[in-house]
Amino acid sequence: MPAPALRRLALTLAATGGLALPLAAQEAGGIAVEQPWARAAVQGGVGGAFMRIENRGAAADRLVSASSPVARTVELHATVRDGDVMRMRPVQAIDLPAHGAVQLQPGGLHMMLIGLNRPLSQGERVPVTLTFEHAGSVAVELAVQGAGAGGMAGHSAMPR
Ligand SMILES: [Cu+2]
Repeated sequence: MPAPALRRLALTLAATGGLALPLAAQEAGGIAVEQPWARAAVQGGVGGAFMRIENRGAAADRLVSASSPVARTVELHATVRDGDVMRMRPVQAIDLPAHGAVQLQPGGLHMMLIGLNRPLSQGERVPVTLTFEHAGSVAVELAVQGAGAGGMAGHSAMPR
């Protein structure tokens, strides 16, 4: 049974990797990103990315772009109702009020990794750089979940 031992080792390394912050909360410039995750996806396809972004600063900020080495481009998307159909459309930015937070989740605001140059496999971590108007660049790692994770209703399948 090598798998559980390897998993324990990986968790131990992660916990002692020299980072003062827990993996789930990656913070820079008053911006804290919690529970960043993505759905498993195939090479050449698109992948949804989700997280909670908190602005702990006293001034409003905006997420203006994102990029990842695994995707040709990363778009910021909103989900809007069009009659009986939910559609996604790109947005220029995602506003973060002072002392506020925004939840990127299935069925709502999210990031779309477009043109994946490799598959996103459950259990791996994928780097993404978020660019904020004021806070600048914030690097996060998406934890890749199963293809069905999150559903449309939210993120009840996510560990907390
Ligand atoms: Cu989308």
